[in-house]
Amino acid sequence: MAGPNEKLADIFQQMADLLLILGANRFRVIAFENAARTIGELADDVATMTPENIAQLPGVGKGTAERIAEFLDTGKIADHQDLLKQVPPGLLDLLDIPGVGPKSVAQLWHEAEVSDIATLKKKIESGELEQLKGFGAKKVENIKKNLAFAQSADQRMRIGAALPIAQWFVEQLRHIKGVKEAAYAGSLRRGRETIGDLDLLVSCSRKDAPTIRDAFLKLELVKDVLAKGDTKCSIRTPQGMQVDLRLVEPDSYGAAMLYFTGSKEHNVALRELALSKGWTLNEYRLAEKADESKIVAGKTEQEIYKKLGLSWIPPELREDRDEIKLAAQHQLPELITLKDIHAELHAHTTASDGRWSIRQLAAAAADRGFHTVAITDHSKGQVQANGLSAERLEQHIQDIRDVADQMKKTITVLAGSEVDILADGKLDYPNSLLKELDVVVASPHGALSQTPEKATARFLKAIDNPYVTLMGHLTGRIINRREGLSPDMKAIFAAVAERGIALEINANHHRLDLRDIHARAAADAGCKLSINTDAHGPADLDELRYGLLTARRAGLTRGDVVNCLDSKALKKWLASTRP
Ligand code: DGT
Ligand code: CA
Ligand code: CA
Ligand code: ZN
Repeated sequence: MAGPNEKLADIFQQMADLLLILGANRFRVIAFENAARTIGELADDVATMTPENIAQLPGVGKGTAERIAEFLDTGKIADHQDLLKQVPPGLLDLLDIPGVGPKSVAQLWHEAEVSDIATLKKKIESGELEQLKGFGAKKVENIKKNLAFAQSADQRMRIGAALPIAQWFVEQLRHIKGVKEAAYAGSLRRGRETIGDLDLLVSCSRKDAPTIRDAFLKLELVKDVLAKGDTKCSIRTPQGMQVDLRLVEPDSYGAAMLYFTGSKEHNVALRELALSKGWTLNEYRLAEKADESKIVAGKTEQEIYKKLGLSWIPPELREDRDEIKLAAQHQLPELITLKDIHAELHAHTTASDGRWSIRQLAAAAADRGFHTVAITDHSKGQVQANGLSAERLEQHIQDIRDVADQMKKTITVLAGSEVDILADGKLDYPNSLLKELDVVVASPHGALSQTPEKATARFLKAIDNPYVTLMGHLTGRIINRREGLSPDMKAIFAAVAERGIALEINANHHRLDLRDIHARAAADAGCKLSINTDAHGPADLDELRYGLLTARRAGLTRGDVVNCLDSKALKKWLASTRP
């Protein structure tokens, strides 16, 4: 699973492939291929674009624009579903094999009755495939070699794609008879920005394990079964995500949670600590080294940590940095939680590329219990995002002030802007205009392949501007897609701390920018941080949880994050950032 752009690009590419396999007209195929390419290479999220902007994209005709709208509305495209129904369910997997294109797939299907990878393997082994026209011994040998690759070439999944799937599985597992507890562990529980595979744990009696496993294997999101044992199994979901399930007895559940949450390095350090106390620690229990039947702890993580002389360590910190030392001194930071956040300082409305009106956005923020929201639409240089000219911004500020006035009993609505940091570090509006705003989020959008030296100079110049409140998504990276800038972070953090402004943790799961390690270094350097969703539409405020996980991995507390200030303190801080 991925963001809307990638999902759409995949769907359009799949439609092109399906049409080819089904022998459709070449022109129809090309239309879908063009659409896939355009959407796949798009820097902006289609979900945030207006229908007019979408229709203007190269390679996007009326039909495509309508299908994009349908997808954004319903999460599906009916024509795509119809095409899928016309081929065997596993047939498209063949396309993942390097060197096998839609034409070969059509031939394999029609002439050799190959319907998925498994039947293909059989036909290769029986020698049947070599009899097929155009499939000589050499081509078959190549396919055989590439088959292994096709099944392991999966990318790490972004946390925003993985977490909903994990929650779905946990919810389903909890409904299976005999399941006492169910949870996800692994890198996802630690809140990493990308997930290699999903690790699920179930607590149940030993005798129930096989039936629970079977019920799990029948779940809707189980596409392929990769391995199957009595107390564990591995599957793949239709999104290509591998899921490992382990079924453990209640007495071992804590030990298993600890072990499978990891990280591996954290586990190794804990095991050494256990050994130094004459114990042994594994995924089943903490026990006496001399006699492993003498169990010290195992039911809960808490009791294991306690026996080891440690405070319970939040999963986000379990990376073997300094957490074990701090836990031994009972001095772990009190990590920030979702409840601590009371303000959103970076969000877009229909004035630029958002889908909310000022009032809708303010109401949504108020519904979350926020006391403050800043409206920060794009600046004029962001033409494709409908950035505001100076004149439009003047009017927009007026509109925001009007809404702010009407809603002042509910929420404080601040006038802001997400001002582009141009390649040379100048901001996209003059100071005379920035001065009128309450919040200035300065972000890079273009020139994202600058050298580190240029990027550093660019940011230092922007930080010097007296009206900047916070530095938005500093590196401009898009996870799995764009590396972004790598400025000299030390220099940036020193300048930000000196100026008393904040650095953003952009909570959008495609960005998570600053990333965990940089956010940690920033806080260590004395910088304030600001966690914002950069909301463009109704679902986006929920992205906060990803930003929060990143902040927790950075070891941040309430005191590090300006969004945790109460209304009065936030006002005071905002005022303190300007002359
Ligand atoms: P991922 O899946 O690559 O995003 O990262 P993890 O951390 O989820 O790693 P995974 O799925 O390979 O294994 C889950 C946990 O199991 C891992 O965090 C720690 C534990 N584990 C796996 N292999 C080892 C190992 O060789 N030694 C120890 N001590 N723990 C391990
Ligand atoms: Ca994992
Ligand atoms: Ca795993
Ligand atoms: Zn933004």
